[in-house]
Amino acid sequence: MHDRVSGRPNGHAALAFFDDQHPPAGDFLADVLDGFSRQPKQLAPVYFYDAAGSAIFDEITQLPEYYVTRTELAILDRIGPELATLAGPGAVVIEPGSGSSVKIRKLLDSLSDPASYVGLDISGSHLEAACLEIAAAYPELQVGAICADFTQGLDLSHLPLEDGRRVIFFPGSTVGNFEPEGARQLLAGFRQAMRPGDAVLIGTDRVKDPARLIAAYDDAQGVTARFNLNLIHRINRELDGTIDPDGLSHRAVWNADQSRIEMHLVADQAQEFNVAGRTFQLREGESIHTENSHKFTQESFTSLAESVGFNVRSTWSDDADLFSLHWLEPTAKA
Ligand code: AVJ
Repeated sequence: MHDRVSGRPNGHAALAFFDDQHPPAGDFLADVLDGFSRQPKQLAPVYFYDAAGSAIFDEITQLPEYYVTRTELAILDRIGPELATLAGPGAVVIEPGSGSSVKIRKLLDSLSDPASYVGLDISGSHLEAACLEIAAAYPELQVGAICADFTQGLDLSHLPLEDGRRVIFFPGSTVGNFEPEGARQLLAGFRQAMRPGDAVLIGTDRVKDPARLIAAYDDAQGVTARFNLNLIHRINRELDGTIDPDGLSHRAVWNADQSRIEMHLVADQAQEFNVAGRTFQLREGESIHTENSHKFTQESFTSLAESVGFNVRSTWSDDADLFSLHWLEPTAKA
């Protein structure tokens, strides 16, 4: 750990600490070659979020069909006083996948005198920028950063944090991007890092009318299609790819058995393409599976949380039951 900002001039925001746990950099090329070698072909959704993809995702959050972000924000607004009571004064807020700045500000504004904010992200530059913004906006807050892969567990043991209740904030239904076993491992990693009295505030999108779900992932303006295809443009640009994006169509399908929306790119006609000198073929109608977005019921999420040692203390939803936020506490050990 080092204090990378102690030399900043007075009046500029500074981080209290920057703990670099040296996460192995995700290997875009190896993952793409591996994904295209599988049957069915697949790509990992983490690679959606280059600068262009992140900007398109921001557009998605504004779409009339994409109820997710605005519904979660409205719930956060409504439950602020309850969150303040549950967290108590002097809370330490920890955000894996730091960057949802609107949501984290709502949470920090709701709490009474939060002591610290700790961002956690695999990308050090993104993380530092996000945390410095929080530090600038909240001069009273101790702001730190941990550069780590939070899917591999959280190491919070040696951080110079205040002794308040630690609240891990994981909004957006990001947990839905993981397959059930991955989601369990992720939550188990959070659980392991927690002490009695600590809590998780997590958002989950709910099972609902498939037509509504499909519309949210296949919007009329084609923004989600552009988001999906941006991954192909990124491969072509960064990995010397020759995929014809005009020959691929965006599809969003509801997989009822797995309780998830799947995004695919389907080949309109056969094409052969290269990535970094390797050749692949797509048959007409063949799909590249690019994302899973799992949807939960109260029962399915409760059983997931309980299976890794959490008690669901509270759940809040909007009136139409589109989305939920849950307050999880470690189950007292017998
Ligand atoms: C950021 C994973 C929560 O699954 O709703 C939005 C990503 N993909 N539209 C989601 C996404 C297509 C989003 N998450």
